[in-house]
Amino acid sequence: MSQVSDVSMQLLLNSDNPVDMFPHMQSFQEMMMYYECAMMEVETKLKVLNSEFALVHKRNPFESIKSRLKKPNSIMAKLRKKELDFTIENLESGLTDIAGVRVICSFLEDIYALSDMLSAQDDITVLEVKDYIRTPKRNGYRSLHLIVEVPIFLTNRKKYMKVEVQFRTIAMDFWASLDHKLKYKKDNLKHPEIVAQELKKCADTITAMDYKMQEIRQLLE
Ligand code: 0O2
Repeated sequence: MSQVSDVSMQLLLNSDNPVDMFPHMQSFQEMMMYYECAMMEVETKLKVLNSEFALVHKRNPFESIKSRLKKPNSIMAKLRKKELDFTIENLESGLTDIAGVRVICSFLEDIYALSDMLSAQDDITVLEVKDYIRTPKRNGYRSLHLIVEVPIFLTNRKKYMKVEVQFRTIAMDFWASLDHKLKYKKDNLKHPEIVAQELKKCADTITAMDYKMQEIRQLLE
């Protein structure tokens, strides 16, 4: 097992060229490259769906798409939270969101249409669905999360990698980015519970707005 100590990891995070300093980091870099390939694969699949859908239905089901690889320090923090050692094996088996793709749609309906179309592809395996739209988190967070497994084709083999796909509306994305920013400031707030209550109210308003916008679109069709 290729275990990396916290000290090595700190040096890795602070070094310009980790592989030169720590040859055992090669496998970490390799793994991150595989996740990046899987993320590109899923992003391309969604872009293909967007293009074809636009041709047939004369509108784009999503407004924007963003991909990100989890940063080494966030990977470390998540492994620690799950009480897992920093090993390549634990990265693969214990974390599902190292590669993340976020799809921002205008309408709720498009979220489910896109996620169904992606899930139906025969090289995609859906490992988990967390529907925080139908069942929002207590703080008001809403999004549809899928953990999918996708094959990447390397020089001499095929490897299956996990990617987290988050679907949300523009309004949900606005709310989530504000909530994310406030999380970092929470410790310095005088009344964090008031901020949480206000955010929850905003989430409710946004939910009502998302349904209203959908109704309006249906009237226009
Ligand atoms: P980042 O910086 O976005 O990567 P699991 O991954 O299943 O072991 P977890 O993390 O509870 O456990 O899974 P969940 O609930 O599906 O959340 C995964 C991601 O959803 C988070 O990743 C956030 O991106 C987003 N998310 C979940 N809950 C909230 C929330 O209350 N507010 C906001 N703004 N985003 C949320 P990370 O790793 O936490 O962060």
